[in-house]
Amino acid sequence: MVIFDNLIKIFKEYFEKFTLNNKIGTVIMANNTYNSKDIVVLEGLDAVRLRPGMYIGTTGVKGFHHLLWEIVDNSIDEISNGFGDTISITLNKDGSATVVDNGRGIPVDLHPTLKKSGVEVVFTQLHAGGKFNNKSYSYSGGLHGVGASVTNALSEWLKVEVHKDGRKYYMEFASKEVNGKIKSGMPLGELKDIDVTNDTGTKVTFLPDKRMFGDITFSYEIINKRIKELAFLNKGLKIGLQDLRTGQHDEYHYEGGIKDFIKYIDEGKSRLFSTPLYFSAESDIVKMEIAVEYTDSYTENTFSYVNNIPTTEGGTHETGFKSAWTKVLNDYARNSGYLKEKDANFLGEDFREGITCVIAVKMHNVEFEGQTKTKLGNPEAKTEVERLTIQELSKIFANKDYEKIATTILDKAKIAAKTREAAKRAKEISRAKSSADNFNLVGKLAACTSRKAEKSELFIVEGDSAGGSAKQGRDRMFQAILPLKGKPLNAEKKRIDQVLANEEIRTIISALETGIGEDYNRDNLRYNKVIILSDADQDGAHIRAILLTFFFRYMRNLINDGHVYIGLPPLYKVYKKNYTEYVYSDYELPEAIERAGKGYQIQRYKGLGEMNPEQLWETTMDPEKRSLIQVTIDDAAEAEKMVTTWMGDNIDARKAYIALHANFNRQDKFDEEILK
Ligand code: TSJ
Repeated sequence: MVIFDNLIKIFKEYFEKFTLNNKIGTVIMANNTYNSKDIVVLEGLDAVRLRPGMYIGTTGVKGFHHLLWEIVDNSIDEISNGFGDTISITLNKDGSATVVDNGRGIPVDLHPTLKKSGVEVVFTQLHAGGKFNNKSYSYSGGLHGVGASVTNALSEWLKVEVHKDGRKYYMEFASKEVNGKIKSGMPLGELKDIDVTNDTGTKVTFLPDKRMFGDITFSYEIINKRIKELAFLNKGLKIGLQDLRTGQHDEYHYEGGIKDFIKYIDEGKSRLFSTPLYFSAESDIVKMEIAVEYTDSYTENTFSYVNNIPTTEGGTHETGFKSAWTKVLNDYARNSGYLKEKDANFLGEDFREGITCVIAVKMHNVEFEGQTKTKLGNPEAKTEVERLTIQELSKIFANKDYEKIATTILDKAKIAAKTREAAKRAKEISRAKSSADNFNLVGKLAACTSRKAEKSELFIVEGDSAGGSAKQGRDRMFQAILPLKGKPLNAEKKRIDQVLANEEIRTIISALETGIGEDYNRDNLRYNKVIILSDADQDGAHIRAILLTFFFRYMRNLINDGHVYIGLPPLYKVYKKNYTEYVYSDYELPEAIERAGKGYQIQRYKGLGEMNPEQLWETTMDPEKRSLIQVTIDDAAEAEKMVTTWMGDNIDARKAYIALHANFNRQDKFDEEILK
C-alpha cells in the first residue's frame, strides 16, 4: 500500500492532471567519521538519542522537521517579545538548515550556577530553566518547546553565531562516537568572541543526524506551509524561506495577522463582511486574538491555535469562544427586539453557519488531549476566553457602527434556524436504518460476508458496469461493492437537507452506518477501508473530488482516522505472447515497453468498465498486488480553501486558480513533484 498523498494533492490532481504515482524510498543509514577529542560526559543530551520519541514524537518526517521548529520557536518568542522582526530560514545544499533572526542575540554571559555561557546552556541543558530560558518569556506547549538542546542532541553538528553588544560570538557542537557510543551535542570548545559587528541577532545552522533519521531531507513544502501560518499568527513578522538546493524562495509578512488569515481562507467565497471583525484581550491567564467573518456558505470553519500550535480537535478555548459568541448575539437579538418575546433563542450552531473564525491564544502550562493530542484541555482557558470575549464583544456591539454587521449575523442565523428544522427531519430519515426506504437504498450494496469491520473494505465504484465486474471479481468475504449510477451531488454547493435528499449520498451514509456531521460515530463504522474507485479520466477525477468533498464536509473523521483511500486502476496493459504487465502511470510506460521487448502490444484502458472481473481483481482490488492512496489532511486551513475554491460555486476564483497553476502540457513536471 502506498501512502503519500493528501486531500489537497488529490484535488490538485483533478484540475492539474497529476499522475497518481509514487515510489517508496529506501532508508540509507550512513556512518559518520569524526575525530574524537576529550569529551565531557553529558548524560542529559544522550537521553534524547536513547528515546527520541519522548522529545520529538517520531524519527520520521515530522520529527525531523521538529528539529527546525524548535529553533524557529526561539526566534518567534524573541520577536513576540518585541525584539526584532525578521526570521530567515535557509535550506543548505549539504542537508543542513540555517535560521537567522534580528533579535537581541542569545545571552553570552556566564550562567551564575552552571558557570557556562548562556549559549552553551541553551544548547546543552535539557529543559534549560532560569535566566536564559525563563518560562515567563516563552509560551511553549505540547511537543513544541522542548528546547534547542534537543535539536543539538539529534544533530550531527550545530553552529551558532550571536551578534550582540558590538561583538560577534561563535560556538560549535557535534555528536560523535566515543568508544562505540555516540555522545550527543558536545561543545567543540567554548563560546569565542571572533569579531566586531554592528547588528544584533542569532544565527544557528545544524545538520540533522542521519544516524537518527536515515535519509530524510527537509521538505520545502512542509516548511513553506508552516511559515506562512506563522506569519499569519504573528502579525508584523517577516519570515522567509530559501532553498539553496533548488533556488526556490518565499517570504511572508502580514500586517493584519489573523485578519489577513481569514481573508486568505475566504478568498474565492462570497464574504458577508467588508473586513473581518477583530478583537484581542489579555489577562494574567491568557492572551487572545480572535477574528471572525461570515460567508454565504453553510459550513462552520473554525481554526484555533494555542501558542502558535494548531488545535485541530478544538478544546476549551474554542468552547469558551463559542459560548460567548452565542450569548452576546442572543442578548443583542433580545435587546434590539430582533427576537420577540415568544421567539426561542438561537442555538450556537445557528450562529456558526457560514462562519470563518480564527482563535489564537497564548498561555502557560498547556495540556493537550484527544486522539491526536491536538485538543486544548485547560479548563481555565474556557472561562477566560469566554469572559474576555463577552467583554470585548459587548463593547463592539454597543457601538452603532457595528449595527449592520450584527444584523447580517442575525439574518444569517434566522435562516440557519429554519433550515435546522428541515435538516432534522432529513437526518431522521437517514438515521432510520430499518425503514423500507433505506432497505431499498442499501439494496444496491453488495455486502461482504464478514461482519468484522477491521478487515472489511467498501469499494465505491464509478458506473454500473465496473460495479458489476467488481462484484464478480471481489473477495466477497471482506470486500463490499457499492456501484454509483450517476454522479453524486456536489456537497459543497448544497445545504445539508439537499445533500441528504441525494440518493447516491444517502446510499453511502447508510452503508457506512456511522451517521454524519455531529452524529458521526466512529465506533459504528462498518469498514476499515473505504476505497473510491473511479476511472482515470477527468470524469472519474470529478466523481472522486465530489466524494471527497462530501467526506470532508460531513464525515471529516473518516478521513482523519485514515479510512479513506483512492484505488488505482491501471492505465495500460503492455503484453505479448506469454507476457503481461499492467502500467499505472504514463511515467512508467516507457520502462514497461522496454521490459516487454520486441513485438509488444499496448492496450489503453479508458475506464474500469473495460476490464473483466479477473483483471479488475488482479490489477486493482487484490490486497497483495494493488496500490492504494490513503487520503490525508495535513493542513486543514489549506484543504478548506482548496475545497471551496474547487468545489464551491465561485467560478471566477476557480478559473483564476486554474489559470495560475494548471499546466496541462507539463505532465513531467507534475510527475517530478509527486516523485519527490
Ligand atoms: F534555539 C536557539 F537557541 F537555537 C535559538 C535561539 C536559535 C535562533 C535562531 C535564535 C534564538 C534566539 C534567542 N533569538 N533570540 C533569542 N533571545 C534570547 O535568547 C534572549 C536574549 C536576551 C535576553 C535578555 O533577557 O536580555 C533573554 C533571552 C531569552
